[in-house]
Amino acid sequence: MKRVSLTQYLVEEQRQNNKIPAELRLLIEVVARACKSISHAVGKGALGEVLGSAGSENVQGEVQKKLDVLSNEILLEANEWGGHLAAMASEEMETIHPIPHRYPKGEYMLLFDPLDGSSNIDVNVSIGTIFSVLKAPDGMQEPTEKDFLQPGTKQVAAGYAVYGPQTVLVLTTGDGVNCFTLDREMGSWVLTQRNMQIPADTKEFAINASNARHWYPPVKRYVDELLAGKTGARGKDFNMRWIASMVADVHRILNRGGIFMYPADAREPDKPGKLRLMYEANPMAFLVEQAGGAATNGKQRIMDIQPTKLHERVAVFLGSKNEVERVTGYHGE
Ligand code: AHM
Ligand code: MG
Repeated sequence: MKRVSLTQYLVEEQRQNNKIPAELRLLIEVVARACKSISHAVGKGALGEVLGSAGSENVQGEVQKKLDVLSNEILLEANEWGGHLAAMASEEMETIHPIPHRYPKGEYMLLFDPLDGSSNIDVNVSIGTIFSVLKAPDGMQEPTEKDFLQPGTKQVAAGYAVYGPQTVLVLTTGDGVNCFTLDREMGSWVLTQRNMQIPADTKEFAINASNARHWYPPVKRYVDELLAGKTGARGKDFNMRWIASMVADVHRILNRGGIFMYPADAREPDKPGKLRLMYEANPMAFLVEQAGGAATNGKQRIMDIQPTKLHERVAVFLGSKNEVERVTGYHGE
């Protein structure tokens, strides 16, 4: 079998479809290289003394794990000097990180959740990195947080890495979704799935059911119908899966369909969900839509939302199109 590397794939995309400018190609390769380093650190686990808490909190008041902090540093360092970026932003940093003046400044802006699924780090369950790429607004001088506040439709690339039994990188530049597997011996990313597609129908759903008592009526109605199975309104049985790492749940859905939900609920009526719009929901929505699925906040398409702040939260319903449309429809009734 002829192996196609990430580099070859990107070069060919640039040549054939003219989809990827050289600078964006470089950016993606650098992110992929950083993910390789993170994968290496994750793989060492206790032997690398990378497990456990870092003894600090991020801007969202969440306890940072050592690997959260380390992964953030790896991504910052890898992406600073290449000349392709103007600024970066991360779940683990309060505000944006402009490229230091000692390096040339590029036209892209990178956002990331350096290590998604933090609660799974110490128990050896799949975790990952999520990233989103935007273009700097025309005429931007010194980047500010405001320059990042673009809707998801403006993303030029998005992807995630999963550090699991295999390390994979799933990528879109707006021309379908492709999956690359890390060849650990060779240290290279090899194209292993082309044009991933999410079936429109599914019998699998993902939600943290321990929050059921707090759900709003549309979510409760929808999940109750799924749980009712064959004899209920839906007339078929559904299976439930919840990994508690969005990367891993989305990866399952890209491979065999399903719906993933993290709704807003009555615990904190002012909080529009748990997940973050700009570096979790938007990149996943871009990937899912590129694979033929759908992604909404229950009311509107996630990628149409105009962000008002960097760490904005959002309710998420994504995956198999017919299911996402159904639960979104319940919100409108
Ligand atoms: P994190 O970025 O701090 O890891 O939080 C996001 C994670 C998602 O990966 C996952 O879907 C969700 O939080 C799990 O939440 P819960 O702990 O409520 O199951
Ligand atoms: Mg996360």
